[in-house]
Amino acid sequence: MMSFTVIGTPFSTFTRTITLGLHYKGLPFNQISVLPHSETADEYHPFGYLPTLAIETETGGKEGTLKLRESLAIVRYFDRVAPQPTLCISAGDGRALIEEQMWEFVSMVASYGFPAIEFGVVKPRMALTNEGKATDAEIRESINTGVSRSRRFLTIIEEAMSPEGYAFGEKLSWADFFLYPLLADLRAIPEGELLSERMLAWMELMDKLEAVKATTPGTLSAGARPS
Ligand SMILES: N[C@@H](CCC(=O)N[C@@H](CS)C(=O)NCC(=O)O)C(=O)O
Repeated sequence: MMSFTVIGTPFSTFTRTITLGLHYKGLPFNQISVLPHSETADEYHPFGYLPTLAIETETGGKEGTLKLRESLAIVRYFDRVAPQPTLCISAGDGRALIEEQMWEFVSMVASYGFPAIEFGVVKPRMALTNEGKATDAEIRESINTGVSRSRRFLTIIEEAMSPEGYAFGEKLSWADFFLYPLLADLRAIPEGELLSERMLAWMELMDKLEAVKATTPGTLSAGARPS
């Protein structure tokens, strides 16, 4: 028997990728909603980041908690313990010639999309808005580097996507679950204007998923603030 606890606030986009996967695969879990670098985050993650998947195991009568960190490692674990419904693709899905292009997409979202969109645009836009001193024009001026980086990221990632359907066409995959939380944040602020018709259509398709609905509370798009 195994039970899962996700350490991380629903506000965290990487945490949402993990809870999207758990919901989609029908794996029950608990969630401890904490901020990065909080006492609990530090207790579970050596760098205090989110998320950690705490796996309660019962091996040979000896119970223990295994802490698995890093979203890419966590989703590989899900694929092994709950392979169906699959979130991997096959060669020929969307623009993919080989299966690993889905992991290439995922890694690009995590490595380039996350810093551009979250650190370059969403977080500074929210911080300046909450401070209430700067005008919209001043905010736009101060985030324009992040906006350019995000625009470039979006152009490149859209080129990797299938022209319709999910990121890899008819088959939903981890690519969609890594990209969606970032773009849901972006859509919730004025810089949502960066989103193309294709991206907006993809988001509407994603919005219909039960896993997306179940993981919306506590996010920026639901009007939440970090907690
Ligand atoms: N490499 C980590 C990145 C996770 C990550 O950046 N999480 C954010 C929250 S969405 C965080 O904890 N940030 C803390 C910080 O930037 O100091 C993963 O893939 O899980």
